Amino acid sequence: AGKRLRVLVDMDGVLADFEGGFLKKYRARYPDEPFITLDDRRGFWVSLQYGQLRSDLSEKAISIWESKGFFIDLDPLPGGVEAVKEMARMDDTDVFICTSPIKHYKHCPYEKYAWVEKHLGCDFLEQVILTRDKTLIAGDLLIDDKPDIQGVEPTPAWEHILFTACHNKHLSVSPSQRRLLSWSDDWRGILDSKRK
Ligand code: UMP
Repeated sequence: AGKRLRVLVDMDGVLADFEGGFLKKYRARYPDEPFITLDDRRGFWVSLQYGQLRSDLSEKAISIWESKGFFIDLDPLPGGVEAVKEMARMDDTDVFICTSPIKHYKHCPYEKYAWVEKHLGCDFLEQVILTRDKTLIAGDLLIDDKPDIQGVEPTPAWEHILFTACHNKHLSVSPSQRRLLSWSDDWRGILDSKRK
């Protein structure tokens, strides 16, 4: 009997469609402004790429995810909710949702909990970790679409599995970095590879 496996799963871009939700609301609110298609997205920071398009567009982008209703309205990404529910039912497996709230805290932290309750059920609220520094959280795996996950802990306990997203799909990552292309990809195999 081995020890339990602890899996940390990111929310935005992994379980919830942040990029799709952003673009839809940005275009509705700013119909006459230029936008970046999901195909042309590069880099984790939406606000940075919009700021490069035109300097005033950075704050317009930020206004979208700072608005009430943005995070709760995000659609689930295909297969994510089902995968996390299946993980939670697996023997010797603990799954946590590990997500960074924005610093404009009026709506985001509340809506992240509400999203988990809505899509995963109120029992799953027990599994939510809100942190701006994921390096502090100990786990075997962190499934996250952000290519560079840094914080005060130089040697995090987890192996970072890069979840493919529109902004990172063209990135060539180091050969040691494992990817999950989508929730149709072999996430069960990745979990099994970490079991002792
Ligand atoms: N976020 C920004 N600026 C951006 C893109 C995303 O502040 O340009 C926010 C949205 C999420 C958080 O709340 O960053 C991402 O958190 P993680 O996916 O790293 O948990």
